[in-house]
Amino acid sequence: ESRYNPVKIEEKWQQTWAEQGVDTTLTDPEKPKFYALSMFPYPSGNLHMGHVRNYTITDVIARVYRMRGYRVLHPMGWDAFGLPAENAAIARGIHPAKWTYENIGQMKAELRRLGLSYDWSREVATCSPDYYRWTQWIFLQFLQAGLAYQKEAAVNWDPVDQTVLANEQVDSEGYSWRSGAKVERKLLKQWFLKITDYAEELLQDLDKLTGWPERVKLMQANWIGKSVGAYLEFPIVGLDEKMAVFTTRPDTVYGVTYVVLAPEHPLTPKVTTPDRQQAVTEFIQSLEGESDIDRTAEDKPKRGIPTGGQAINPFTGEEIPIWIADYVLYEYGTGAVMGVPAHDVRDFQFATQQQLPIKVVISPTQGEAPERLSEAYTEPGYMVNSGMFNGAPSTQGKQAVIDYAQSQRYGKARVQYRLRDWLISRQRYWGVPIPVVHCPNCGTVPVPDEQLPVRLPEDVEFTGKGKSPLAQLEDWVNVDCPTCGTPAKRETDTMDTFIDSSWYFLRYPDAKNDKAVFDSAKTNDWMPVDQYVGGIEHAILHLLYSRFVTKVLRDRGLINFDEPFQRLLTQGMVQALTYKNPNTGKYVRVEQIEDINQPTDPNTGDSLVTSYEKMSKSKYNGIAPLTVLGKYGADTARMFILFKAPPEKDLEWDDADVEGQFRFLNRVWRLVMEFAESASEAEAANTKDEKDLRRAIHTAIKEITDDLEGDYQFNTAVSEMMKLSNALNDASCKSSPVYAEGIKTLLLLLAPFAPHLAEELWQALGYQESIHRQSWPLVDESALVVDEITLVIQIMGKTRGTIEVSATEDRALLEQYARDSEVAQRYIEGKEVKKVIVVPKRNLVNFVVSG
Ligand code: ANZ
Ligand code: ZN
Repeated sequence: ESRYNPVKIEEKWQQTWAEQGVDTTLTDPEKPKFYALSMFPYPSGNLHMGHVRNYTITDVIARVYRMRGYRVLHPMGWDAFGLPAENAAIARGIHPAKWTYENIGQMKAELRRLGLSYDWSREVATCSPDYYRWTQWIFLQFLQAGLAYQKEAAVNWDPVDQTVLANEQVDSEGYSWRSGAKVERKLLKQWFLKITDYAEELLQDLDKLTGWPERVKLMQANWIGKSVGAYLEFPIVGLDEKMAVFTTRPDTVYGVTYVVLAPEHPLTPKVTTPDRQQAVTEFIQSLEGESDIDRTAEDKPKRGIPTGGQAINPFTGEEIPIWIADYVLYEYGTGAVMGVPAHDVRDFQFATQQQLPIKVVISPTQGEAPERLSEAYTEPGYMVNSGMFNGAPSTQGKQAVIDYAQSQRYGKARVQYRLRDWLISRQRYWGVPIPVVHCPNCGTVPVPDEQLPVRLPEDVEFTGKGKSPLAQLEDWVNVDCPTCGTPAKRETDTMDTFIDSSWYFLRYPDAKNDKAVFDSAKTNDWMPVDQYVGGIEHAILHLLYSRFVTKVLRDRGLINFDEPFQRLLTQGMVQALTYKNPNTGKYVRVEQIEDINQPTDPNTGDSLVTSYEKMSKSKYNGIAPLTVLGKYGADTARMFILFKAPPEKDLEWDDADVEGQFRFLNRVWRLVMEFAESASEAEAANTKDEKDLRRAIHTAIKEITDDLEGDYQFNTAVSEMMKLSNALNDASCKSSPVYAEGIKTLLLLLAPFAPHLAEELWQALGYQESIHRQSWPLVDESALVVDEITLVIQIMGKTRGTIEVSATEDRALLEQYARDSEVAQRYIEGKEVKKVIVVPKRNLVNFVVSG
């Protein structure tokens, strides 16, 4: 009998499957479709356990659906543009393309070793011209639709290297990663996509995503941030201009005691009086570097100063001071607010601090209002001190105030979204060139479709200094205008890599098309993705951008669906033990610890604190997938990952549990091999043993099928397989056809989880065709019926014996069986039965006797 040698059989099957095209997408139109997709990786160099978990989950789903008779699309590719490649070029002189393709090669080899059933013929890499050509084409679709435009926006400017930095190249203190210089803000003309045009639909359609975690939908809704309220104009004293505010509480407009402009607001210099000029300028300078989050946090002190200017509350005619303050953001609403200290938390704090008047205009009860407040009253109530609106409930008052403002032409209803347009310009090399030319005669001219792709030039210097590498290439930058032929200049910005990943799932159905972005019929056929699996870190941007691009391409008539991802599974983190010195805050490598039961810091002697944390290099708790694959093989790694925790929960790495799964696979190996080698004749019989085993087999099918439906409870599915394996092991009818059925079923159920082992044993049973082309086993309901039970007979609470009887929950019948039994006869003879306790749930009858 051969030993289970995972590394050997896994390699063999990976090769055979590739040669035989076992994982090629079936396109039989008769079959229902299923599109299973993992978020494609950034080719950083090596796979980490987070990848392994993500791809294993999707792979099991893909395999189960295949066995259930679906045609399954399960592709893989590379999100291959981005900053790390360029950083490597700057730091180590490796060309980004070389660095990227080497990493892809490395990671692909590792993926193959996991036994993932990808259709590699559909592989995409976003950095390859036959992919980014279509990214450029999609950009031009946006341009044609009026959904791409240029506008000035701030970038991070390194004054020493004279270069633009990505946010990732600026540390949390605001210094450059390379030169160490304090990073400045500089305005540049940049490209934006108008995602705000789709804000309402992106919000409404969240309701259609019934297969998404509520948490993710909530995060998206908050990001879109819809507020319903009013736009109101306050005339400025002495200027022929008005100051517009956005408010969600027009019902509080009689309580306005001051108004505030964002410091950056263009009105600020205009309303500032000469005597306040210097103070205002100094104040604005002092705000540099403060983040929006700090500026608007409710628990931070607010800073602000008066401009000397005055505005008029159009409702009361009162003159009120115009301030500037850090808690008003220029980017939101109109960049200005009306200050209502009595009813807004931040305004209350600010007014108290600056000794501005506080005027109560909403009362909790009908009638009089409290004179003084100890904190803002933000709840609904009744309008007071509000002229003609007095007495109105605030919720209705809102509409009444808006209607009145509209009739007087100084206000109207307004819906405001927090979502901003998508800034896609990057002043970097390793990205998709934005396919436009700037012509002195024609302005901004799109590169004609037939001239795509605008290729990235390869011969480039990476210094990290000065203009971006593309902007430094005179030959590349200077071109003739595609429209009029005049010497013109190429756009040198490249696109945010989130664009590359916002449409890749549309390409897989027709990945090699070199005539079109995709054949609409094919993409409409496969889309939407039935199951998308990936990390929660993509809950907002990637998913929102993908939804946006999908809706735009739908409106361009290219596709016929509204949402790209039907169901979403966000897998939990992979964690492992860390050892941390609580005094120094430093992590210690496990190899340096002498006594693992009482871990101490070898340098200081301090006791170490242990906890499970996300695997990471800096915490010394990472486990390299290759190490595990080399020792146990992919099947054990997969089984462990699936067994250890439900997919959306965090998973704690545990060597003993890995070992446990390895032992389980070894047991399966022996069980099947022994069976394969025992040439005994099958004898059909109809014993109780066979019935029990058959019930165990079909219970396993039923439970595992249920576990995989809906919630993907792989962990309990694995437990069921273990139960079935035990039942087979314990069975005394090993030469019965039922036993053969059990062995076969166990392998079929195991196939999606441990694909190599299942295939090897399948073929050992003599089957020719791959197990991965077999059908998922079906439950025989009749096998589940329990027709006999073991009835326990107790006398005075003590078990005296058992009998086999027909299954029933009928108390009288059970009592009768028990009374008639030999055991009972023996013990109750000559005694008086005082009471009989029948417990059908426990198959038990207890006789209480006396004498
Ligand atoms: C007056 C008022 C009275 C307000 C009151 C609230 C309560 P959301 O829900 O986030 O949309 N606001 C408006 N523009 C702002 C800006 N650019 N920077 C900082 N704050 C701004 O919040 C809208 C509310 O936030 C607006 O309603 C405004 O304050 C403030 F009892 O107006 B409110
Ligand atoms: Zn021109």
